[in-house]
Amino acid sequence: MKKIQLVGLSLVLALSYQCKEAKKETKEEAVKEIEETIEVVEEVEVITFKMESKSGSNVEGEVTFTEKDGMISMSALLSGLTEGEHAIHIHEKADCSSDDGKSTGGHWNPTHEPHGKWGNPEGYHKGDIGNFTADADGNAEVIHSTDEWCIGCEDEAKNIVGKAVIVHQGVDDFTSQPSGAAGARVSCTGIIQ
Ligand SMILES: [Cu+2]
Repeated sequence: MKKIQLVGLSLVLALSYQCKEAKKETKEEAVKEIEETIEVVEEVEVITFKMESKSGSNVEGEVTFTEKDGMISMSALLSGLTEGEHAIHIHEKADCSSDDGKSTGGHWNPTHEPHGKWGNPEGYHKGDIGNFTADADGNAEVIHSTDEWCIGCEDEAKNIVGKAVIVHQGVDDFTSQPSGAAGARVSCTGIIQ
């Protein structure tokens, strides 16, 4: 599942520019400039997972995490939902083996804070992504960007690998402890590197 992508576009543009300039310079100078350009190309990590339906639902989809410059962007494309609001969280174990998704355990909460809305100064779980809205056809796109996660880093308060993404049938009320009373777990994937 793991893919390492290099951001190539800026390099290609830089190389084509360098090639034109090189006519005026010695070959050695041109090579040196290209090598310096290569050093600044950034590494982007992308991991993608299929979400499987749970609890007798038809909710499926694909979730992608992209890490770049210390920021993680999650993008989930979901189908088979009922129209309206649903909760999505990161739960603590990458184990979707049970039919009800409860094998993933509770919310991922490495900083031992109360459940709440993402960013709440009184506390929230690192897995408290929140609610999203499915359209009349049951489709939804969920985007979440943060520097509070990482893909496979040493900091266990940030590392999402080994956890699970869970979509709920219901809405997160952001107050009920410890899970927001969001109801059945209708779709699941492990985050496995
Ligand atoms: Cu949940």
